[in-house]
Amino acid sequence: VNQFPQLNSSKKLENLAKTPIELKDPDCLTLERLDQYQVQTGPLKLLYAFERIDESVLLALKELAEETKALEKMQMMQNGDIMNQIMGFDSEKRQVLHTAMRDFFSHKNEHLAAKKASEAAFLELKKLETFEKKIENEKKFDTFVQIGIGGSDLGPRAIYLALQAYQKKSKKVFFVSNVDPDDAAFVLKQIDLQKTLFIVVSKSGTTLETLTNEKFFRERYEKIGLNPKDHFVAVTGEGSPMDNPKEYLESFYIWDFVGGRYSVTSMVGGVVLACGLSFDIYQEFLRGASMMDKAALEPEVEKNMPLLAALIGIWNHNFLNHPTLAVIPYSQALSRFPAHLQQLDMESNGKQITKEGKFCEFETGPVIWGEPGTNGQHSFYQLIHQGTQIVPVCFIGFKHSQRAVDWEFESTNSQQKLNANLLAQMMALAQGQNQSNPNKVFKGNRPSHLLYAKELTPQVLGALLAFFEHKVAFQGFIWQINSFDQEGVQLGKVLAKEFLRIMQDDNEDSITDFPLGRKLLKVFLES
Ligand code: G6Q
Repeated sequence: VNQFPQLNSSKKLENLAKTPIELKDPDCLTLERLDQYQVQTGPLKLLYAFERIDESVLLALKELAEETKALEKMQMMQNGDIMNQIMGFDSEKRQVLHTAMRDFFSHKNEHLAAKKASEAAFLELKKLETFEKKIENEKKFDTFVQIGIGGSDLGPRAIYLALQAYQKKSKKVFFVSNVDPDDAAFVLKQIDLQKTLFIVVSKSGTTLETLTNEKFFRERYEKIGLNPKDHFVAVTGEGSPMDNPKEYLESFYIWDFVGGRYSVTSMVGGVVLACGLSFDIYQEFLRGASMMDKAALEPEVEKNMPLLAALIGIWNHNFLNHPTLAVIPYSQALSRFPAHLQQLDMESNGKQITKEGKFCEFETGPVIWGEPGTNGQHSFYQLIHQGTQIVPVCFIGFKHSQRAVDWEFESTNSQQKLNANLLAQMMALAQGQNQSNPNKVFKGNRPSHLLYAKELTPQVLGALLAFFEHKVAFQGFIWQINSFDQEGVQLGKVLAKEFLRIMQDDNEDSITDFPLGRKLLKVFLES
């Protein structure tokens, strides 16, 4: 199998990348271009006119998608084929079925594996609906604390914050993830244990940080003479060490074919979103995600939003050689969304071998980073506009704000100010500015695209989440890497265990054991 650089389409793209279009050329950003370089999926639109792309680049990118069978692989993934594996080597060998976790609406996937997964997920969803109704009626809890880390934290937290504006009743929701004891201690200070429900989320049921934090809170209940069981629910893999219904008020299940960073639409996100917001909001969010799953199978590349975005990302990264991508939502509700995308993208595509187990002779996933606008403008935008490194930007914006509160100052309201800034940044990056004073020169030609919708509703957010999930998967398919495992997090875990072992045993006789670690620890502790 040819590696990515040896593909015919890659060679074409490499050639085209020698003379990409000049966005700052006065004839480039025409009104027609703005109309033409757009795609819509349900309520979500993507404007890519501000990318350094023209018809010949688009054509070669389409060839790239065909040559790498990107669409077929997306279909195989959604059907339940084994997509998480490295050929000929020991690897997870799993299906990748996060799309089945929300395939409850229209055009359901009829393939046996997908159907089975979706039926099992639906049972969990119904269990959640009953549970949510029950606790709503009982009115016992007004505070929910999710304990989990990585995929069992970032996505659910980002989505909760993004939809908090839709919360009807006054509820408090917290997340504890870090093993830093200050994280749990700070949350403890803000809650009333009597009225709190803990949602412990760990697919493996073995994650040290999560078990450590669970123990801390369980002990608080014992100290005040309450039964922790009445205040803890579990979300875990069937048969995991945490699958112990006797210890929990309720247990919800997930499966190994749903990767942590792809698990927001399973019970990993479901329990906290349904309890903390409402079941209906959670269901609307799933509906939006499912709609994007179907759209990711659209055969025409220009109408397939996640595939198109994946290809544009590859153009920027592998051919125009831009090493990072900034994701900048002009929406305070999306304040933690870049952190979720960071994990989704970098844990999926930060890989060094192909699916054949060969070391990659090309760049795989970019560094993803970002913060909400306009805040970012007062911080790192200097580098984005005038730095020597070009940073492609993914902007996200909405016509309306979520909350019905806005006010005029200097004849415009705040939402108008927010959006004026967003559009101004896109234009400034693309067009630049000539000046005789070199310090005031903006070279321009800096690419960006815009994802936008009328308002950040639960459905729009579901579509947005799935859009990024599929963009990342498509990129992995095109690079021919495995986007669904995470071997790169193992080595550090093993060494941390070694450090914990020597922390428990400070026996001078065993000084020859793990000498570099012992010395490093000593240097650190003597600080
Ligand atoms: C995500 C990763 C990782 C995982 C956490 C938590 O794709 O697998 O971030 O989600 O390590 O794992 P548990 O849910 O098993 O505790």
